[in-house]
Amino acid sequence: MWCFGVLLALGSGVATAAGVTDAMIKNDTASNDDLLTVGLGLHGQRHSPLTQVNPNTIGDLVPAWTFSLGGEKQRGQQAQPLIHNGKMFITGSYSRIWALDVKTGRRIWGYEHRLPDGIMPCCDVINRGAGLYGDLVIFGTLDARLIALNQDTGKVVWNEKLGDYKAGYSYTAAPLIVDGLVITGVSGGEFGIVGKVDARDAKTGKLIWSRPTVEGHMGTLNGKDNGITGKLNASWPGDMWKYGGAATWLGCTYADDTKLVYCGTGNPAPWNAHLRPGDNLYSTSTLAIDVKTGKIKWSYQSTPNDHWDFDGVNEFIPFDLKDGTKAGAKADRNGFFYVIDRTNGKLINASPFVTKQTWASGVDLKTGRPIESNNRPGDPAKVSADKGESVFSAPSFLGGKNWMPMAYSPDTGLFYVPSNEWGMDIWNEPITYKKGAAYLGAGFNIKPLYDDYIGALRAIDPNTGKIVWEAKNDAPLWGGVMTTAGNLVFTGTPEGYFKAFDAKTGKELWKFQTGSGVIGQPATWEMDGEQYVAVLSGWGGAVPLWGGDVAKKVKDISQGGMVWVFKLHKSGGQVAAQH
Ligand SMILES: [Ca+2]
Ligand SMILES: [Ca+2]
Repeated sequence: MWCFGVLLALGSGVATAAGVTDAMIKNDTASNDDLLTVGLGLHGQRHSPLTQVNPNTIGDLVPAWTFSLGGEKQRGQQAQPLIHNGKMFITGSYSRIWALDVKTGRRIWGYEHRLPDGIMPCCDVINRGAGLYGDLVIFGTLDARLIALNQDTGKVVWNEKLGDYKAGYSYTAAPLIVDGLVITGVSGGEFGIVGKVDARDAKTGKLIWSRPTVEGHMGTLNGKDNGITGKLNASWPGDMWKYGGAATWLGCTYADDTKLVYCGTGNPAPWNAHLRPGDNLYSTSTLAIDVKTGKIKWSYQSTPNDHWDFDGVNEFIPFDLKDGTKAGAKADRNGFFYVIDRTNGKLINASPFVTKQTWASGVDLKTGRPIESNNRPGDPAKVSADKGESVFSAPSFLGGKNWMPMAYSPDTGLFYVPSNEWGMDIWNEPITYKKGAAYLGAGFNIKPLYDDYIGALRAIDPNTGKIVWEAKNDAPLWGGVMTTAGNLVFTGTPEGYFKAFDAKTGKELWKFQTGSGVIGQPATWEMDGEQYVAVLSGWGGAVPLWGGDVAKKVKDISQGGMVWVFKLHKSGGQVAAQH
């Protein structure tokens, strides 16, 4: 009996320990019966090989089940569902997470993180998804913690601090899990935090390496010094680097052929750039970090001495150009679509993906630097005033593209970029750093550029930088994009529609009204021989909070919090979708 008991315990232990492996995560794009990564692969291409739902069949795409995130916390649903072992994992606003039966939508467990008073999320109470490893599901919280729960029970297994929420740190991005390491950034660039990328042991939460993203700060590896980031005061004056921002708030992507983690960094702090002459490395950059050593292999800065809160956090998506070059692409908030050699950081091309850029006329491909126009707000110190000269700038600080991830189709060779056309009045004010207070030194008002649209889903050929097609939208786009081998592109709109377009032509093929604005990230998988498509619906995010004149345009949109799951209606469409 004793032996039998031990064997049983060992047996179940082994089965549980297997769970989600590194090999499964690296194979996520090709395996159709699970979704282990936010981004449909560590590269974040958001492309599925599934073809059952396609332009010929999509007219029969109808709801299979729905789930309400419930309670009074109905705003800002930006996550992508994950699927493994019969469960769907969903994160929601206010640092909540659920496991659902993926076949029926039945709730298996839910966890609501207890948030302290005084958290400081800059841009709504959202969350962008979880990561899976072994028998754990891992997600970040608004009080800057990283929490691992048992996938079956929802019990907390470990709980680690990413930063001091009282100093403005928070976290909303999905963790990236590579080779047993859970890799995260931090949010808080509007509060003068110091950005960093951390790698922890995914099983225990123990910190392995940390790489600050502002020059002058020391990195660590296994608790020991791991070299300074950059060179002290090379691109920052005085002590300004101590509260330098460069928040890594959108997380990272990864390419297995370079073993590099690609992380975007946000604005240098404060926004008033007159106070910090210099390039302010490594703000508004793409950083390529060696996943094993935590050292920066290369960096590319898109907006040196950023004066417009263009950040630079946008996802860097590894892909191969037609000529075989190992590249990566990034649609930057500053309005340029960059194609960069992912092995060494060399700029290959940069082209506008929005109609108006007041701050730069182009990018010098030799130096990699923008060709700046004279469009910086005036210095209040020069005129001894509380407010410097205001300028009109496009894009606005909410960006030619913001957080909402684009998708890449290896079938069409096109990137699908959710872009927005807007500008802003921006001016500078005096500011000094104070822990836990906004650290901007700027005022602003965002305005649409055109009467008939702000959003535009654009298909871009990365070989030429040309826009191949576009689909305009009245309200600003704020949802993620997904593309499939079925020649489809999925995305949502603030007006509540979940939509599908022909990937080659941009023709709108299908839409479904979800009841609230769609700012989530679409997902698709196969179950019992059928293709499923899912998205979260629930309006919120930065636009209603920061959008100035644009916020007025979207003020009547209903909030919500629903998971919508679709599949093809078997008998040919008795429940008709809206065309
Ligand atoms: Ca998969
Ligand atoms: Ca920012």
